[in-house]
Amino acid sequence: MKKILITGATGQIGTDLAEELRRIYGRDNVITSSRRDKPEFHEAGPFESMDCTDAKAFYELAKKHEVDTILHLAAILSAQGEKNPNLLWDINVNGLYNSLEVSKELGCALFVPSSIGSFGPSTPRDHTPQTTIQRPTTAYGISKVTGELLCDYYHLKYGLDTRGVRFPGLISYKALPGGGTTDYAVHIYHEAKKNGHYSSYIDKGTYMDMMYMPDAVDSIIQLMEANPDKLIDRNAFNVSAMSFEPEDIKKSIQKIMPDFTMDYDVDPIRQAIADSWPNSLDTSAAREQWGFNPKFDLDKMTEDMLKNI
Ligand code: AKB
Repeated sequence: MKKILITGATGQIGTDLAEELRRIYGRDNVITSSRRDKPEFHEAGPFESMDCTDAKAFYELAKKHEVDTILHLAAILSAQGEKNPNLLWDINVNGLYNSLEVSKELGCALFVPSSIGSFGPSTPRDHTPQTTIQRPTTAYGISKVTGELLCDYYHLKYGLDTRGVRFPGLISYKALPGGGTTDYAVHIYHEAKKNGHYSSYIDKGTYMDMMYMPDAVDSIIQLMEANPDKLIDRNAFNVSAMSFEPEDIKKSIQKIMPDFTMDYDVDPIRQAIADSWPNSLDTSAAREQWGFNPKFDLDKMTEDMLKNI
């Protein structure tokens, strides 16, 4: 990667990713873009307001900055997607299609994140294999499987350098996630600091894969810099650093804040989505093919989150 364009750069992943990429590759070699425009987005480095569903604007932006890599993060998350499947399809599939076409035209490498949401109730729940049944029951999951297949197709048919991971729930403190099912694992830390209490919309005993943002950022950079000859499962690699349920994260917070309390106010829509996702992923393909090796476990992440919020 030499000159990088990030779409959806003002979201939860993009905020941390842009900062780290600028540190490594240089401020002006990382172009951030988003549908939203705020003066503060321009302060950290080059920023362009761009809607990824506008194919012409997408192409012109990538061409103008002569980028060699596109990190396509613009997407609607699972819970929000159930409320507005039409918007989700437009952004997650038509926007992704534009990223593939722009990359093909300009010869760019392309990273597109998939998700644990690409799995469904018929997927093996524990130690979910890299290659397995993917019959998701959410609009988000369907868009993610479509994305994985389209990225594979462009690689096979046109030799495009497409790469991706299936992200679990991502936890970070710099920017809040918007509209996901795993967001509870971020909100809990903010509420712990603010009120010493959290009411969880995900029920006791619901295990999901999770990862701390520094490990997620490292995984994107490591995968994009990996030797292509070693990549068998390009789109997309299972990645995860931990699997926990709400009681585990509560106990982890109580090690530092013994007075922290939690109760449950389960949201049936987000609970149904969580129930359709795996409990824990097998990440051996990512470890073997490009050295995925996350550093943060639950307690180490809790310590860092509570320190930085
Ligand atoms: C969501 O909950 O929708 C996302 C995801 C796991 O893809 N965080």
